[in-house]
Amino acid sequence: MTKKWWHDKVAYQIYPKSFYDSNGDGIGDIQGIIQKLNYLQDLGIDIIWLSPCYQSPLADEGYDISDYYKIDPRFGTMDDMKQLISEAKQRNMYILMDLVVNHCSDEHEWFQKACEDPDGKYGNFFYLRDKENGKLPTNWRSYFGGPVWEDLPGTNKQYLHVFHKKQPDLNWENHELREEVYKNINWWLDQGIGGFRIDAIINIKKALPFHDYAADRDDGLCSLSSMLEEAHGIGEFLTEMRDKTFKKYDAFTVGEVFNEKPEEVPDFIGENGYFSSMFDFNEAIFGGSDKGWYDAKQITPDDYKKCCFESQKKIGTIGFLCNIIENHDEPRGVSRYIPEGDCCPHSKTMLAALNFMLRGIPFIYQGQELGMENQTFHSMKEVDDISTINEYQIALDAGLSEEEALKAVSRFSRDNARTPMQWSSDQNAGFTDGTPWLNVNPNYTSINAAKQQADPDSVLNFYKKLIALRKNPEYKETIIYGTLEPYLETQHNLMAYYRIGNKTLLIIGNYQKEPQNALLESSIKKVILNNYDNLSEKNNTVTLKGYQLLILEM
Ligand code: TEU
Ligand code: CA
Repeated sequence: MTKKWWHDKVAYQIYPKSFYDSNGDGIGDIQGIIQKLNYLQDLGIDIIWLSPCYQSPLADEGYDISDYYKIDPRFGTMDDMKQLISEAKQRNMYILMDLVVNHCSDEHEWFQKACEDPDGKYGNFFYLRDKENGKLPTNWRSYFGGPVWEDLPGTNKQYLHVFHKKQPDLNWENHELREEVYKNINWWLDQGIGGFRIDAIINIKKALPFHDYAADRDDGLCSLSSMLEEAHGIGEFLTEMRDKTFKKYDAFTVGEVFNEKPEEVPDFIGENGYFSSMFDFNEAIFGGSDKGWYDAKQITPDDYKKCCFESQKKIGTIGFLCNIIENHDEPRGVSRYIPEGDCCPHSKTMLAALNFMLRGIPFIYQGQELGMENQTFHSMKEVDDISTINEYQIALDAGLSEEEALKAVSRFSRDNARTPMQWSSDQNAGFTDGTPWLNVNPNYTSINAAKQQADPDSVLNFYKKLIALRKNPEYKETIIYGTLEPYLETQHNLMAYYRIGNKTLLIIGNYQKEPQNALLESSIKKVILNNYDNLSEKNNTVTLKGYQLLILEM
């Protein structure tokens, strides 16, 4: 495998709106990020992925872009962005921008021009269809609810949007559109960024000609999955994009890919893949239901283990996955993957290490390094996220009471991860001097960065140790390039695996609050990391305390 500059890196995702507010308007901003670069450097971060901060009406919190060349004034200016890129560089850090090109905003100039002249150049930047009295062009359901079709203002046409109606899909079949996208990518790479996280990219190829699929809910609509399954040829777009942009810059790219088949893995992330890497969502999508969030199944420790190992087996040494515990679209990982009532520093650090030591590139989502937990929502008035609002309605339509529906969507709400970063026990968690745009989680007085910095046994300091270990010259090769072999795979509530390279490491976590024994196959050379002060071992058997985690050199 050809070594790449990004193989040994550790990445961190920033959700700008909720990271740090430098000017008291309640909204996080780029100057706020600059002020926290030393915090990230101290943690050991090399790559920073910024969720979108381009000009946007923020209907989907920035994933609806109205100008790809501008920074939204709420986040700052292009000069701020240039300053961020250069300050990051001084600290040997790279910035990844979020590439959102399946769709733009309905407030983008292209869309405005398409409305003015649907048969002209910009009409062909979108998927437009004539309105036929009362009948929709297709029965597809958008990810955020309702049909994917919406009237094109001022015309007798409709446009396609697989996400929100304020996010019209871009027509990738049109080479003029593709060239505009590549021009923008290259422009950003010329600003000195390290690469991109690539949003919702599997949606850019549609099955043509459009047609209906079997309805799967009472609304008469169908999920987009059948259409996407039928859409062949995304590789041509992705190859062209790679060759005309990323490749020339040796950029690091991470695709948000959900539905690749095992035989397609080399195309996506192999030696000359479309992307450098892609996220592993296997745990995140576990238990999902076609009916909606309210019907989703809770994940157990054994399921979690199974999901991780499944992905590892699927990828093998073909390439590198990006491993995550959470992101801005998911609830907090500790609230999701640790059995209810068991969230504590031991379980949180166990989960951290089990995920972090997998083969792949670790991505930490802001606040994850503190073990930030889900928010408690008392009413839908406290919710901002359009996806949660839609899923709440779906739950009500399915017959749940308001209380039940709120409880059901609270478990999965994207706002769980979007509450402001908990910096300190000062007012508003030290995030802002003003009124935060989204409520702070009231647990900030106990869970915050300042407190954890001072506590050697904190989740934060454990993350620092994990990151330092990945960079330790003695173990680096093994942690980055070593293979992964599950160990004691069928032992209930135990997750263990070897990482094998020039060293042999055993990562072992007792995924329950009760103690349990684990048999070792060989003797321990060295205890590299332990989330308890001591280790009980006799006759090649370790007795692990509740949620005890060990990284051992064997
Ligand atoms: O997410 C794509 C995606 O598949 C999500 O719609 C996911 O299923 C959903 O968030 C679950 O609620 C990306 C972004 O990460 C997300 O924030 C955007 O809303 C979406 O694309 C549209 O740009
Ligand atoms: Ca601000």
